[in-house]
Amino acid sequence: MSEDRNGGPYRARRRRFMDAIGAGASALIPSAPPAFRSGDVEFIYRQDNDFYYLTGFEEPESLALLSPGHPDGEFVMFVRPRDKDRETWTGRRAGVEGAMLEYGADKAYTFDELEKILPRYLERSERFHYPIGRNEAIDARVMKLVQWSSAMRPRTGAGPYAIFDPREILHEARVRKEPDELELMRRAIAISNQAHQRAMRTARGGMHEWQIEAEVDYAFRSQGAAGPSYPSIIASGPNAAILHHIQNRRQMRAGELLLIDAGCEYAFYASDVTRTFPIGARFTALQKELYEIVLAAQLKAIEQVRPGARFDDPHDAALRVLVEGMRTLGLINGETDEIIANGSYRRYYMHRTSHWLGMDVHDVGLYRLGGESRRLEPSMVLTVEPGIYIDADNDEAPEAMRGVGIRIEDDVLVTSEGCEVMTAAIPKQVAEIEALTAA
Ligand SMILES: [Mn+2]
Repeated sequence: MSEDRNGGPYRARRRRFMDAIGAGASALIPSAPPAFRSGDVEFIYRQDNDFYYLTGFEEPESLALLSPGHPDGEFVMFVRPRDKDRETWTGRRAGVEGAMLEYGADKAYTFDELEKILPRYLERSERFHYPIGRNEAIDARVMKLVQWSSAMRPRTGAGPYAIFDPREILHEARVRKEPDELELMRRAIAISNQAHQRAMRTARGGMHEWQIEAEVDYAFRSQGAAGPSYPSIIASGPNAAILHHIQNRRQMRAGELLLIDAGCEYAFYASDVTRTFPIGARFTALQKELYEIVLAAQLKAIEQVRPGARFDDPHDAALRVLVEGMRTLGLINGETDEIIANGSYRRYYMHRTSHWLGMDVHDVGLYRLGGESRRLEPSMVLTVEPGIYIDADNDEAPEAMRGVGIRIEDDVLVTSEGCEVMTAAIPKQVAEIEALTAA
């Protein structure tokens, strides 16, 4: 474990980051602040992704200082000190020695030594990189020190004259996945596959949505995932037309559709998968007609994913198939181009088709460059997730279709030849699904 952090991906990432900020610059990356659920009960601590990406360090109240070429050390960590009494209550701390021996810091100090040490680095830095707003308690301390150093600049001719946001560089790095990152994402996806198949096999009329959520959670946790990487959407019948339905309290009926948008987080990497299936039954003719339209749209979108394609290409392709389907179903009248141009399809398809996926579910990285949709490159991972949603109260839709929501979502890796559907093993063809739901 310790060798991984010393020699593993983190050291190489720090090197690339330091090369990007250049000599005469330093960067300070804070850990995530703790979050409170209610009263004095904290949420389970979840490290900040940028901080973890560079350090592999999971403890709160820590900072990473990167200063290329600095004679006192290029990689400095500020961490919680060892404290036998506190560790009895809250667990082992790496401490200053651990930060150096296990995490590869050239120098390490305790968290409260920031005021003493940071000025030595600021006075040698013309440019200071710091993500303002990520951790407000640390912001206040850091800004005071930066103001000080900047105030000295007229006399000393040294010290920072500008603060930059390191996320520009870090997030551009994170949008391209390294082989070890892809390996963790594949593991997350394999676990999510088990969860979705378990849900398809288990869901029956009379059960409540929360029972299926529990089955999904069980599949995640029992295979070593941290848990869901976002609140699981277990949306039966008309709830499937509510995009972020996470209450999961409704009693399900046999034969209704169940939309499950759930993916686990494994070792800091997310998966994001949606499947829609009939509860304990085969698809009805109408459900199947709607489902096949969404599936055709999704397959058409996935066909567009290749190096050089625009990020928007899968969306545009999916939208065209969906709108043609909406016309066939009698949901919308008019010409396809006109419907796309005037946006009237949004009544039934109101979200975009893709987002980046990685350490964050809606992962970091720009979608547009120079005012244009960004071009895809090998090692980028995006979701492809078209859907059709017909609100139960929509009295313009044919009655039999009201209260139906269908979405199909896969995680897709851009490869040098085209793409790889990382979630391909999770059933989505009608016959594959029915083999699990109607068995
Ligand atoms: Mn998604």
